[in-house]
Amino acid sequence: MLSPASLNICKILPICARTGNQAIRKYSVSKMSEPQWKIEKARLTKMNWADRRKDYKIKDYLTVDSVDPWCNYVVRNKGIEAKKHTLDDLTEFKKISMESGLNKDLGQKVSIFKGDITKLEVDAIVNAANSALKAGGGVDGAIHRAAGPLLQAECDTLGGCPTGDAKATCAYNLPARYVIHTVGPQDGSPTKLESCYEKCLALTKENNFRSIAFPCISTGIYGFPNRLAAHIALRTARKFLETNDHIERIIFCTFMPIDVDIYETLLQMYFPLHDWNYNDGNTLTE
Ligand code: AR6
Repeated sequence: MLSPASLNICKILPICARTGNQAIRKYSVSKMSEPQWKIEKARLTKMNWADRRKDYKIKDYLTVDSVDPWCNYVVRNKGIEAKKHTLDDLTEFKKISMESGLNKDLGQKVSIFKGDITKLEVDAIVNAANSALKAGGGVDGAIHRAAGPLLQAECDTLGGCPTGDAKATCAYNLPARYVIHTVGPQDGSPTKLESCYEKCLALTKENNFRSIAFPCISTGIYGFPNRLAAHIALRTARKFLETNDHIERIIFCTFMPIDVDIYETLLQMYFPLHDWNYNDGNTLTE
């Protein structure tokens, strides 16, 4: 038995269809259907890369294969090996013990990319978000602008994100498939920053993402020291790659010249390409 209200809707809908009463029709349809972000996410999730490419809003996207792995980057960019680490770098570096037998393999799994993270066609790009998951400035603003309004609509359903944690959403208009939102520390805490990288990498395992790109989390508006942040990013990535082989590429997206310089120096320590890069006590510049 239909209620009086349902009977009214049943009478109104055909009339609206005939008379073209758009306002009432829209209201009735949206009330009955899923939110727009959910419909779009379901559509995009089913698509392969070739089909997704037809819908991209930008032409200058970059595939993972077009970003040099670290081992090729060093060869192509002369002068990198002249960049030497400092005593402070060595102290920080000693916090990790590395499986040197994996060096050759892992040098092919990491990259530096200089530029805008929104251009990367990877399984996931990481967003340096705030705990309310509301579009802000910096890389967060760039990601929201490029992804379109459905990204905010999905973020609004997540109930925020604590500092040091990470949550994944669809990437909508971006060439990446997913955005992992992580909230970096504002108080300079190395443990919380490490947790951001760990949580993002754990999500790649959970979702079987094979490629991920990180911005330099917390080093912009949140003011974390760039060099220490890079040590934490590289140490966490190295540890993760040593024990997880589903990842084909971790891209460190360096937007500021200072970060390019730091990553080019420190990648030689964490992802050494020669025996003499190892932490054997003889590597320090005079
Ligand atoms: N691609 C890659 N990296 C970028 C881009 C880009 N398009 N734009 C900026 N960066 P920040 P945070 C670099 O400030 O310190 C927001 O308002 C930037 O040069 O974006 O974690 C959020 O809503 C720097 O190296 O993030 C939060 O409130 C790095 O991205 C707050 O800022 C991170 O800088 C988060 O601050």
